[in-house]
Amino acid sequence: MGKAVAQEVPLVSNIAARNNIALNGKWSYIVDPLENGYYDYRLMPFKNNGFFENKKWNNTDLTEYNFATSATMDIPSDWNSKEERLFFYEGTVWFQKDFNYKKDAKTKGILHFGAVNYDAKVYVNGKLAGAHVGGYTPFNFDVTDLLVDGNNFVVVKADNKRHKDNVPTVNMDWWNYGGITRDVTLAQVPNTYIEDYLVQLDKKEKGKISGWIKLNSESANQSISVSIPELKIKKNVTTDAKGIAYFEIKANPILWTPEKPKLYDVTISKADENIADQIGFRTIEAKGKEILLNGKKVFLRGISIHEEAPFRSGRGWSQDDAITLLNWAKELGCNYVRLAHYPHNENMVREAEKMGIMIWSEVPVYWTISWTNPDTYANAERQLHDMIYRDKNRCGIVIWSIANETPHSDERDVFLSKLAKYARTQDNSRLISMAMEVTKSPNNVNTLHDNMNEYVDIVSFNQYLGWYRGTNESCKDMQWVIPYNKPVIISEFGGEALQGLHGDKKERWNEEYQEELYIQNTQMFNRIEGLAGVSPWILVDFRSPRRQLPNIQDFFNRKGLISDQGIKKKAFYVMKDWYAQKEKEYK
Ligand code: GCB
Repeated sequence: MGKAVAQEVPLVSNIAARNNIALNGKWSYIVDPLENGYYDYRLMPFKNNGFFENKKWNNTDLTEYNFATSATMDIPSDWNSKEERLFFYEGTVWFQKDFNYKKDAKTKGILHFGAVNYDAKVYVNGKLAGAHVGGYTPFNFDVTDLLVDGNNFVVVKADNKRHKDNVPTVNMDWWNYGGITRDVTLAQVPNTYIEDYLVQLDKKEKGKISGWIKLNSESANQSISVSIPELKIKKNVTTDAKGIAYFEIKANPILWTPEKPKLYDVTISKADENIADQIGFRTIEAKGKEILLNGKKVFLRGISIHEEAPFRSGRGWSQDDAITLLNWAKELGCNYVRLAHYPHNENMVREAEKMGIMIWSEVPVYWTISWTNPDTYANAERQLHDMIYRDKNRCGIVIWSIANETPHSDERDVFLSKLAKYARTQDNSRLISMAMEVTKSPNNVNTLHDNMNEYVDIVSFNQYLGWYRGTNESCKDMQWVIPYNKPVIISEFGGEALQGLHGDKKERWNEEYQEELYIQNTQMFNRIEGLAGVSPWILVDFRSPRRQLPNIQDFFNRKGLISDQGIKKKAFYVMKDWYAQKEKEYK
């Protein structure tokens, strides 16, 4: 065996702050439904001759593909919304891009993908750099040995076929957008580089900021400094034998709140590296039935959001996409968003934090996952790990959600309890939750029962009174019993309306029906003991292949408070008023 020439390495934290060659932009692509570029005619994977080789075409050799004359696509993007022929496509697409690189013995090249949905194989200059599964988390490979001085190329095989044992599984209520859906960068970092760091308020002691900095290698006695100029902090630390430096600093920062989302410029440097971040400080706890932000009781005035771009109904990824969505949430009166049902791109998280919006971030353990398959568990745990790893310095995130609407069974309980415990090993400074369900309600009494109650800090559940169950009227008589001494969040409620369709409030699909649903539900919420927040389903109409009704749904889930074209429906204003009232109550 020769030495491995490239490998997956732990995620480089805060990738945007590194010395980057941006690989966004035009990539050539080849749609490959039969995976001809990967398998030969006996269905054996090619050792060479695959599309990853990016052969230069000529008319003397037989080569049946040519990236150089293929169409191009802007990356990041999803192919479904970019090309009409690919609207429903689920399968393999190959992407290729040329780039320039200046080799330097003192640096490494780390090729980083914000996300590729779902199964990615990455090749540099014709050689495999590595593979990754999971559509919503970042990954990176050390490709130093594959890079050459001058012209290089990268090829990605992206495959979004659904499989039962994947996370998510085959069945879901959103579009399975395929492609390289987030930023691609090649970070040129020093051979010994700052891989990761944590800077946060000390969990035990007031008036202290603590954390650590970790190098990519076990290199001792390296000096690193942490500075927060506004707090007059400049702390020098030295790495231990593991290449980690721990620190504690006396400090009394202004705490981050939705009203005043104070972030501090933080710089982490060593002789040959400088990483700039913006970090906020706050505490979050659950005490009895209350959620406390910096020790003060808060009500989470939320909204659920899919990572779908406003106006163009494709996968959202940019800072502009994030700002548009979050401004709508702000207009609604939100201090909180539920980012469903998978980790969103970093722009969403960072912009929300800047605007003073608290965040629920979730992994796609959705509906009927293969509970007994150990690979499925490992996959879910890896996604949870990477979600927490990427965003641990984001004070805006207050809740990690490990699942959504999963059917009760012993196997599911084993899976989810293990996942919840794992989440705590990765982060003990935030709250854990999951979206549960109330499945039965004899005599108008909804009692939440879920064995997972003891593993979560917040008891959350989705309920669809007026849409999937009961009528809008039935909200008036409904009683709610949540028999756990924990804060309660209604993580979803809602109903569909086609924006612009008007009629009787008793007739489905028109705006008046949805408006009435919001009126009746919010009135009912005022009677739920321990209610600490809600996140209606959903901010904007979003694409879903489950939603087939012609002239109304047309492959959109219409539960948005805002249409896919950005027009507010009547229910938006019901929610806005209710939130204005809540804001006053909690002043
Ligand atoms: C739910 C799911 C969400 C769906 C929604 C609906 O409970 O969590 O993903 O989109 O209901 O519209 O049915």
